[in-house]
Amino acid sequence: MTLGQFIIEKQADFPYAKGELSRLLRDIGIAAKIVNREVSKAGLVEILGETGETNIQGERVKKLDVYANEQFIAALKAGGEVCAIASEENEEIIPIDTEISKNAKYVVAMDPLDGSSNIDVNVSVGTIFSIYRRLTLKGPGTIEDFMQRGTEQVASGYIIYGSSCMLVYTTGKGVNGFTLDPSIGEFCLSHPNMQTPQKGVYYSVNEGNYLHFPEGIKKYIKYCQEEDSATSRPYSSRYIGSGVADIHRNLINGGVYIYPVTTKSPKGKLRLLYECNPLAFVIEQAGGKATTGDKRIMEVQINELHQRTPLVIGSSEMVDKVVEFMAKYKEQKV
Ligand code: AHM
Ligand code: MG
Repeated sequence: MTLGQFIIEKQADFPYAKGELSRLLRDIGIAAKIVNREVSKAGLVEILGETGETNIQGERVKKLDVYANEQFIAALKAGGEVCAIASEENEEIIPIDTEISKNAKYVVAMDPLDGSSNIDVNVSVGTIFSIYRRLTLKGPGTIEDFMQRGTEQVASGYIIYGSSCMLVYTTGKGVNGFTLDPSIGEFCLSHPNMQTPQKGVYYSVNEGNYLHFPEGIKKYIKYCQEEDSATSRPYSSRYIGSGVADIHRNLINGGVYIYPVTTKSPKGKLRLLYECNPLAFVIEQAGGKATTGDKRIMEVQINELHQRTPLVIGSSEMVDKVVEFMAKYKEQKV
């Protein structure tokens, strides 16, 4: 079953739906295919040059993150279902004021190409997206439309540009994964009703920052490294540096991904609106958990577009354990 067929079939789950969300998801699928095409031929056409360089055809080449941003914005604008877009690449929101978007009900927040340190080196990168119903009543969307908690998301998901390209999304009724079949150019349902294991053996954290971590995280990392056959420890460390790829692997195999606060980034590094909330929605829908360390991610109050937050996400028993360590060593300063 292709993504297009699946979306149409699922529309029946929402009896009053007029198909706008379905079309919006379709538009995201189209942009994903275009970006994937560019990612997979990146080394060939030297598109990975710095922004502003000129390629052999004499065209100005763009870095892939800029390219991805433009493609997603173009696809969403052309589709006419969104009245504003927020992107990691843009300081301000992008209000949309076209004739076809006049009655648009949705806004989209996205990180068009996540995993920036892996863009130039042929390692998996991803796109993360989050869809909300607008709060304002008409005209182009405003910042207010994005100041909603993660619990208000209508749909969210990610695309992973890896050894194959996958699109994984949820509309709040489970999680489904689609793999791009390049021979027919379609995303095909390859991972129906994805469920993450309650526990796993992978922990994913940038241990280079160890000295700057809160005491609870330091103690948890030591716990992961201890020998204990009953809990299959020591766990294995796996950290790609592309959040989408790390979280996708842990979703399938079981594991926990942690990006805590550090003394250098006292609010954490990752962004609530277009990284943590959409990933949290997917992982919760797959049976996992996502917290800041002491609060559910999707309930965090949002006040700024590019707000940062610490993130602990993955298999529920592993997340619970991290939270337990955080609480136990809360009093101790970083
Ligand atoms: P980015 O949006 O600039 O790519 O940053 C987000 C990424 C995550 O995908 C990844 O897990 C993390 O930042 C890696 O950060 P670090 O290099 O500090 O470990
Ligand atoms: Mg990012």
